[in-house]
Amino acid sequence: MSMFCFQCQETAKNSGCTVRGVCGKPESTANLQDLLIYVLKGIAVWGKKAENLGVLDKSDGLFIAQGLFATITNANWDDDRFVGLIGEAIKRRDDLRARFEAAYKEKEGRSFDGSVPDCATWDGSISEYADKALSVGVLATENEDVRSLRELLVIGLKGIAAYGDHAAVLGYEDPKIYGFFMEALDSTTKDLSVDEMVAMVMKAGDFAVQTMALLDRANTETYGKPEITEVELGVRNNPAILISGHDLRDMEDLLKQTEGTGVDVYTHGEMLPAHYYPAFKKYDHFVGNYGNSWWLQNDEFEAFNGAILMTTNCLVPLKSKNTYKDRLFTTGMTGYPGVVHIPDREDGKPKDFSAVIEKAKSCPAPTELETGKIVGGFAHDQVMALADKIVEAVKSGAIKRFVVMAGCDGRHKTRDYYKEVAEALPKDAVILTAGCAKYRYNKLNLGDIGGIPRVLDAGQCNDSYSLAVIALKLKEAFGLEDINELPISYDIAWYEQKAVAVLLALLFLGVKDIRLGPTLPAFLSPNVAKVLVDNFGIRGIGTVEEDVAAIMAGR
Ligand code: SF4
Ligand code: SF3
Repeated sequence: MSMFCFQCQETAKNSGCTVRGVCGKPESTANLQDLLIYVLKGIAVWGKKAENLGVLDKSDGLFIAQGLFATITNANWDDDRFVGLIGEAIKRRDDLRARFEAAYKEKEGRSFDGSVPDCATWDGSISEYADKALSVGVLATENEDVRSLRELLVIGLKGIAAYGDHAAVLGYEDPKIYGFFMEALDSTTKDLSVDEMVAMVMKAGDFAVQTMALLDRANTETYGKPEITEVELGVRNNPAILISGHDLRDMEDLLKQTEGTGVDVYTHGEMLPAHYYPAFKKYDHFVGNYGNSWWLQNDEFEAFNGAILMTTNCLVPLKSKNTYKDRLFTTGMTGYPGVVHIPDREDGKPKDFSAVIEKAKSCPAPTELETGKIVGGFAHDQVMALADKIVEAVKSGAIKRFVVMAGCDGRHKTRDYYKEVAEALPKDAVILTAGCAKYRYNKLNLGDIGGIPRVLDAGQCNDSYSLAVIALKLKEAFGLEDINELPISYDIAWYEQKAVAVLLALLFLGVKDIRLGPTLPAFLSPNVAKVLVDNFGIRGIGTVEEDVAAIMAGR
């Protein structure tokens, strides 16, 4: 074994990647990611101690969020970036330690002499990183249940961190959320009881809700409330830029800078919902969506012909046949060796995307993949605007059931299940979705029920909060006591760590009987999985026929 990672759904043998990731992640990157997490824990150890001494800096919390975000699946493939982040993490940790020790001495009149774990003092000598990573990474915790609970927490935190960073990019930060990152990471360095660890995982669900609510506010106050929108799937005959990932501020900067240049802009994958925001509708050169979800990008980026900007996950490794490396750009927490990285904003100024625009101008127009339109923009405000109609449709029996099929897409054949479920659901069922999971069924023309489309897309995985708000508002509209009495079933597809954060959020909100697939996470030990089954009724997926029948029967 030269690495160990089991954070995503596609992990080898549903157990763990031990030589090279199924995603393509090399051993070096996996080990550097583990070391970065290790030093982030060191920051958290000092941060937790410093909490009441007034020496915490908000930027330490944001740094932890960005560091966690950088390690999520398919975000950053550039080892040099991780070496840089580890160096910065060690510097921040040691600065924080010095501030804490000075404040402690002043308050207590003596030097701090308590013991701290190795992650709080490790000097970061990178020459031994593989050995070090294996000795401090996931498998360093021997007891499989303790390991499972710690990793469920850290993996959920990675997702929450991604949402927190997206909110921070728009100027929305909450020190309580940063405080929780410190508390949670610090807790993984301690010997806690099982009950304490379970409580910390539930607290992560609470913070997942709070962070997604903050991001929802950030997005809607900055760019307006998503509106029901038809999105073009075809192409025009101009040079163009394809923007993917989840970062709406990058979208804004790019649209402004491409205006009047003759370069069109298209979305790919999880950037599709940018079309739903009022602030972006005014740009004539913002043409439509190109292609499908992330795992098809090798072929779709090739056919696009123009410049490609990756703002966040999911970026997948290029194949030897691919020729788009010199027209690919990364920014934010994404990275790829040998690919130009657009630097962060400085002093609140926009990012400079001129290199991307210049590259696009030298490229031919995109090759058309398909034509037609798809409709989306059913975030909570739009759906609640239809509330009367929806309540009426449920009462009259025109809508029998809502099925939340949010989450991620992935490359495995087993995910055909989600397309087949969408097709097999009876015509009186409505699918609520968010995230790239929708690409399995959003072009199927499943029709509508009295003008309410049968697939209601709330947006990115970042907008999953909308689905929780819709459920809570429907509970109110129907005058119910318990969210589980609603005619809603959950058939969630997961792939990476943001979906784990969404799952924890749903559990915190009391949602029961969630189906999770295509497999249950490898990081759940049998005992921890049993806790989730016994307390929340979480289950894996079955056959399409069985599950559709059970869903429609409210099971
Ligand atoms: Fe394996 Fe997934 Fe980790 Fe990649 S992210 S190394 S596929 S578990
Ligand atoms: Fe998709 Fe990567 Fe999770 Fe944002 S883009 S949902 S997998």
